[in-house]
Order: sequence, then structure tokens, then C-alpha cells
Amino acid sequence: MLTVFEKLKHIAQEIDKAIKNEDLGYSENQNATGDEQLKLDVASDAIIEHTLSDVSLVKQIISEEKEEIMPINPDGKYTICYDPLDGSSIVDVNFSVGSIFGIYEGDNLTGRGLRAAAYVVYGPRLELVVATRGHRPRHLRSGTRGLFSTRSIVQLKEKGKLNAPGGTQKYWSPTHKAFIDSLFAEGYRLRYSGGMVPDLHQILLKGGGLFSYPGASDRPKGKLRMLFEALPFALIFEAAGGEAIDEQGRRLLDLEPEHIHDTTPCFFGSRYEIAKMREAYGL
Ligand code: P6P
Repeated sequence: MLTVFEKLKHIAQEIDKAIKNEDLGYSENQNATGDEQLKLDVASDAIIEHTLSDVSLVKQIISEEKEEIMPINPDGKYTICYDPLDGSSIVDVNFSVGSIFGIYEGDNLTGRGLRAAAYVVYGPRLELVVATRGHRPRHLRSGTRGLFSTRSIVQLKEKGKLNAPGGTQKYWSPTHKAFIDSLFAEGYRLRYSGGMVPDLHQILLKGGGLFSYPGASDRPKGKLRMLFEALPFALIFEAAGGEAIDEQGRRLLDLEPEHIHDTTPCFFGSRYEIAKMREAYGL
């Protein structure tokens, strides 16, 4: 696993350089789920594919930007599912964006098959958070000579102060609207940039709160992809002492995608906020 994490540090440095120096324009193509692709999406995906293609531990890679699975080494131990540049639609306004990685055992592309997860934050500083199942996540920062050093071990408090409500409010269910409003009525502060990685990173580093992306009338199954986005962050939140569930109260890490691009409604938070969600949803 350490070899994989070392490769992620190299990927982080290379994509950070691409973001700061390359063209932000749109390519002529769309990704596997029909999203317009930025040239940076394509460049980031290529950096990850090139870097992981010679890692013997890697059996195959699956990118949010591609329809198909890419075989690497038939004797490899892990499948790596990744979103090469999450939030690329806000990179042109100079917001922080990220890459997300899920490291799955063999062909077991389910919550239970997830062994480790990591994400990179391309912001004013280049940062990386890595976690293996059941161990506290480690927060690293890139220094002057491009070397990453550990900054902290990530631990969520029982209750936080931040509320990151995703999706379009006019399409939310009345239950979800009432729940989100109840947190604001308790004094929670709105922290939502439209980038899943920086929004969740902030909650993790500030000790807690709630990030939600519910099912809604426009997107009944939510927007966030299970293999590349929701499940990796679920492992990280649980490893940090929090919870990650869907609208029926199921642990995201108990879910089994039917298709590699499946999405799920998702709630990531400290224990208090997830308990409040269960109460509001009558779970
Ligand atoms: P909305 C970015 O496109 C993304 O996939 C996540 O990074 C982010 O949390 C979400 O979409 C934002 O979606 O509908 O709230 O703008």
C-alpha cells in the first residue's frame, strides 16, 4: 500500500503543475457520464494512468473520466478507482479542487472491498490525506522541495460547526430542507464551495460538521459517484471517527454498486450531525 501512496505523491505534484500552467479550456469530448471534459480533466487522467501503469501491485484502474476498466497487471492486488480532477468546473475561477482515489481489494468493487482511500487538495498549498481502513487518516503537506511531510492525524469531534449542503435547494425533499434548516437554526455555518474535496477537507480539518448531497427530484440517486467519490470519503470519515450513510441510513461502506459509474445520496459527518439526520429522516 505504501508504494501506491508514494505514487499518489508524484501524481499530486504533476497535476498541481498542470493546473498552474496548462490551458483551462474545454476539450471536444465528454466523459463517461456525459460531462463536458476540460483539457485539464484529460491531462490529469493521463498523468494518473501513466504513473500507475507500471505499479505491479495494481491489477486495473477505473477512471471517472473513462467508460471502461483499464487492465494493468493481471497479478496485481488492487483496483484503483479515481476521480482525476474533481470540481474541474470551478478551477477556472481559481477555487481549490482535488483528486480522489479508492484502493479496492482485487476485483471487489464494493464498500466492503475498499482497503484504503486518499485525496489530494490543489489549493494555496498542495495537500494529501491518506487512510487505510480502520486507521486514523494522515494529513500531509508538500514542502519547499516538493517533499510531503505529515501535518496531523485527522480526528473528528463528536459535533462540529460547519454545514455543507449540496445540490439544488428547489429540488430537495421537504424532509431534507427542514433538516438542513434545523442545523442552521442551531447556529451551523454555511461552508460550500461546489468542490467536494475542499468542502470535505475543511470539515475533516476543522473537526466536524455535515456534508450532504441528497437524492432530489432532479437527481433521485444523487450526483456523487460511489466508487470514485462517495466510498473513498466514507472510509476516510469513518477512519476519522465520523459516519457516512445514505438516505436510508445504510453505511456507504456496506453499499455495492451495480455499475462502475453508479451514484448515491450521501451524508458525511460527525456523530452528532449524522444522528440528527437519522432523526430528521425518521430512520
Ligand atoms: P452541485 C463537482 O462537480 C462535484 O462533483 C463535487 O465536487 C461537488 O461536491 C458537487 O459536484 C457540487 O454539485 O450540484 O452542488 O453544484
